[in-house]
Amino acid sequence: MKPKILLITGFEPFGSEVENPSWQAVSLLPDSIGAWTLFKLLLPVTFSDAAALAIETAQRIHADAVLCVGLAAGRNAVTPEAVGLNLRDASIPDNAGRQPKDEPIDPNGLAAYFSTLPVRRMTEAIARVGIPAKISYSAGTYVCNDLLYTLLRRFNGSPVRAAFIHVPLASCIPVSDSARALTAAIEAIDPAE
Ligand code: PCA
Repeated sequence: MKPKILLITGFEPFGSEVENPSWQAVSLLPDSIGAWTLFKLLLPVTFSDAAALAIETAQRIHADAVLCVGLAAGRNAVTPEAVGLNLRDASIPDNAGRQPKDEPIDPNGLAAYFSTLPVRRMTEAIARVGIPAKISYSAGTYVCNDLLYTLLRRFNGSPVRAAFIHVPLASCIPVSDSARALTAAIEAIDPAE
């Protein structure tokens, strides 16, 4: 079978963090996993811009799937996100200084879109390699959710599938384990689906 292309993204540091384990974990991944050829992309923590860069890149490289990774500082498990919500409500400014409150991402968009990669199977695969994992039903209302919602809206009805995984702080789950979790999640995505 022809190799399938997976765009995998991580974020730069934001807020009070000096590192972002999402990009550190993505950086540790090999260039291919199973049938997937990986294309890694570092995203800025800015509303709209992160999503625009991910979409542009996915189109340019003809990605078959897009898996975005971000940090969820308060969580103690790796959490594949089931849904993107049409809402921006930032408790801290993004890296461009913008802090939207109670705004829709897209005034003409649906309230929410479900992730189109198999989050249940991905979560089970992560747990099977011994790393705490749980499906999450809210990616928050900050830049990660902005990215997930915008991707799902853009690729709705197209063959390009997308999902998002939040990883905890490195002090909770070491970056090497987050990378193992991502590997297990990617292996669980059937390229033929
Ligand atoms: N986490 C933030 C944005 C960037 C990141 O890594 C979030 O959960 O929205």
